[in-house]
Amino acid sequence: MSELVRTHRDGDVLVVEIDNPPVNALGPGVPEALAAVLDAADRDDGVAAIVVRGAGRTFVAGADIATLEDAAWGDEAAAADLHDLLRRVEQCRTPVVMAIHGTALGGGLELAMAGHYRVADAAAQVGQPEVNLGIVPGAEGTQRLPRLAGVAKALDMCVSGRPVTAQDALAAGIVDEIAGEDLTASAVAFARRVAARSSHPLTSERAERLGDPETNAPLLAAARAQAEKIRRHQVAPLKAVDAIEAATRLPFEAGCRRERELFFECVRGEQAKALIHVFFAERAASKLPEDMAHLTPAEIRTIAIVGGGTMGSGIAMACANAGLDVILTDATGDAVAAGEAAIRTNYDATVARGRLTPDAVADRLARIHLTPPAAFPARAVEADLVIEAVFEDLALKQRVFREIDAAARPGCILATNTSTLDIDAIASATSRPEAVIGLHFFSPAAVMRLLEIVRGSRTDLDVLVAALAFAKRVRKLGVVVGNGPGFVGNRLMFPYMYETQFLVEDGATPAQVDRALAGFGMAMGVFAVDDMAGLDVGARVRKALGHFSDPRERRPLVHERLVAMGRLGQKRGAGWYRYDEPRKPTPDPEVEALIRSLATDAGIAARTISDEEIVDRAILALVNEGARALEAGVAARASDIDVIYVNGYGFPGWRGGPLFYADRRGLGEVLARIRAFHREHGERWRPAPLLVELAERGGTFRGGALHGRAGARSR
Ligand code: 3H9
Repeated sequence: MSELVRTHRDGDVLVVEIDNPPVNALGPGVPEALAAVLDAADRDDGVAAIVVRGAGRTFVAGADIATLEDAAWGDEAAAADLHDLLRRVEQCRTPVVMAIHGTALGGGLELAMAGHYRVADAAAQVGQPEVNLGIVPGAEGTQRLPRLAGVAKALDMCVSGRPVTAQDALAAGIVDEIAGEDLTASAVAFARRVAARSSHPLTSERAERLGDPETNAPLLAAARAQAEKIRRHQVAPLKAVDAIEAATRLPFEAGCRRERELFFECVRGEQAKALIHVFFAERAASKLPEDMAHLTPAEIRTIAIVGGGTMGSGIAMACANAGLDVILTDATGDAVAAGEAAIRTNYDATVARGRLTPDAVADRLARIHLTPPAAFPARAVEADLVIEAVFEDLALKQRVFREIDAAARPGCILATNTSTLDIDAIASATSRPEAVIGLHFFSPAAVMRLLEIVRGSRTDLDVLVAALAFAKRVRKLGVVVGNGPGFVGNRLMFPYMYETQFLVEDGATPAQVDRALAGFGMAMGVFAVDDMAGLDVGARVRKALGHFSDPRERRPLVHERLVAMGRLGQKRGAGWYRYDEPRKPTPDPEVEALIRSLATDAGIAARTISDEEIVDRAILALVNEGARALEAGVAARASDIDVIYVNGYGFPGWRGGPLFYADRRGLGEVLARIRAFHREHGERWRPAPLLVELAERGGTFRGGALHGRAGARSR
C-alpha cells in the first residue's frame, strides 16, 4: 500500500488515514491511493463502514497548490484524478464517514462533501478558499456545497473564501455531528450507528436546498455585488457565482462540467498565477533561513510597550488579541489614560460590528496592564520583549532605549517600532545592541497583517528567530528586512509618492492620479493615503531620510506648501482633498489652483497626462526602487518585496506585487519604459543596475535575483 494512505481496522470499521505532510494536500499519488483503499474495502464483506481522516495536524488542506502552478493542469489530468476520486468515494457501497480536524479547505472540503457523512472536531474549520488563489473550486465544490448548505451559504463561502467553524458548518448542514474529545472514536461510533441503514445520502443527488429561480435571483445578484465590492477587479469570485448559479439550474453532472470550464479559465489566467505566487511568497518570507533553522525561539509571553499613541495602543491590542500579557506605559499618566481610551473605543467598535463578544473584550482588556511611568521600571523586569512606540525622533528614542535598557531583565528583547530611523543608532544607546531589533508594525496595528522585522548590524540570530516566532504568535506576517533608510516598504514608497506629486505638477490632478491607481488595483490612491497618514508625518520622514539634499534633484513643490497651510490631511478636514464628511475625500479646486500656480512659477507647462502614463510612472518607480533594495540586500528576495507591498501598501494581490508584475510584463519592456523616463525626466529614473542585468540576460526578478539574507545596512 502507498505510504500516502494508511489503514487500520477498528472492529468492522476501516479507518483510513491520509498522510501527506505537511497538510495532507491531494498531491500526486493521493487520489489513486485513496481510491485503491476504497476499492479493497468495498470488496471486503468484513468492512461495515469506512472512516477517512488526515494524519497529523489537519484533514486535507486542498489540492496541492504547487501542482496548480504546473503545466500539468493544462492537460486537465490532475483535475480529472480528483473528479474520479470523488465519484469513487460517493459510489462506495460501504458508507464513508469523513472525520475532519484542523482545516478541510478547497479540495479537502470537496473530498469531505463527497463522503456520505461528516463528523468534525469542535475546533475544525471548513472552507472553499480558492478565490484567494484566483481560482474557483474545481472539484465539485460549487455543486456540492449549495446542495448541502443552501445557495446563500455557498455563495458567501465561495466569494469570501473565509472558512467557517465546525459549529457553523453543523448549523449549515455541511457536517452531521461535532465529535467528542477523540475524533476518530467519535467518527467510528457514528459510522457504526449509520452502517446498518439501507441507504446513505449522496450529496450529488440532493436538490432540496437548491432553491428556485425566483428566490435565487436576488441572492446571486447580491453575491455579484459583494464580489465587486470586496474583491474589486478579480475574476474568480464572479466565476464562482456563475458556477453556483449553474448548480441551481443544471443537473449535477452538467453543473460539474460548467464548474470545470470556469476552473480552467481561472487557473490558466494571470490573476491565479499572481495570487499563487503571493501564497508561496508569504510562506517563504516567514520561514527561517537554513542557518537559523536549528535555533529554538525564546518564548515571548509578556510584552511591555512604551508609548500609548495610535501605534502603541494598536500593538497592545494585537498582543492581547493573541492571548499575550501587555504592560503599557507612556511618558505621563494622561497619555496612558488616552491610550486606554483609544483601546476601549476600538474594542467597542469591534463589539458593535458583532466581531467580538463583550466577554472576549473583557478578557483582552484584562491582559493589558496600564502602568504609570513611575511604576514602569519595576514592572518592565517581567517583560520578555519591550516594544518602544514613541514619537519618530531619534534623540527621544535613544533616551527611551537607555531607560528600557536599565529596566529590562537580561535576555529581554528590545524592539523599536520605528518606520524609518536607523536601528543601529537606536541600539547604540543601549549596553546590549545585540538584543535590539526593529518591529515595524503598520497602522492600524491590530488589523494590518504585515510586520517588517528589521535586523540591525549587531542583532543576534536568537533575537531574530524569536521575533519571527513572535510575529506568528500575534498572527502577523513577519518579513525580515535590512536596516537601510525606510527599510523596504517606505524606501519604495517615497519614489512612488514623489513621482505622483510630479505628475500633478505636470498636468494631472490628485483625483485623476488616484483614480488611475485605483483602476490599476491599488486599494487606495496615493493622495488619499497621504491625507490619511497625515502630510506632517510624510514631511518629517522625508526630512529624517535627508531626501532632496542634492539641489540638482527635482523637488516636489506642493507638499511642503500644504503642510505650511495646515492642510495636514483628514485630521484637519483638508489636505490634498477636502473632507466635508470624515474620511470622504472631495477634490478641492483650491489645491488644484495652488498646484498650477506653483508649477507655472517653476516653469512647468501643464499638459494632458494619460492614465497609462500615471500608472507607469508610479508603479515603475516602485519597481526600479525595488530592484535597488534587492541589490542593496535590504530585501532578501524579490518575493519579500511583493509580500510587503501586497500586505502593507494596498498593492493588488492579483497582480502579485510590484516585482512579480514587472516580471509578467517582461523586464525588457519595463527597462525600455524606464530608460525612456530617464531620458525625459533625468537622473531619478536611472535604471537600477540589477534591472538592467536581468533584462539584458532575459531573466526575471523571481528567477534571477535571490540574494543572501536581508541584514546588511545599505547606503
Ligand atoms: C484547491 O483545493 C483546488 C480545488 O478546488 C480543485 C482542484 C481541481 N498545497 O500556511 P502554513 C503548505 S486549491 C500545497 O505555513 P499554517 C505551505 O506551503 C487549495 N502546499 O501553515 C507550507 O509549506 P512549507 C485550496 C500547501 O498552519 C505548509 O503547507 N486550499 C497547501 O499556518 C504549512 O502551511 C487552500 O487554499 C496546499 N493546499 O496553515 C489552503 N496548504 O512548510 C491553503 C499548505 O514548505 N493553505 N501548504 O512552507 C492554508 O490556508 C494554510 O496553509 C493552512 C495551514 C490553514 C492549511
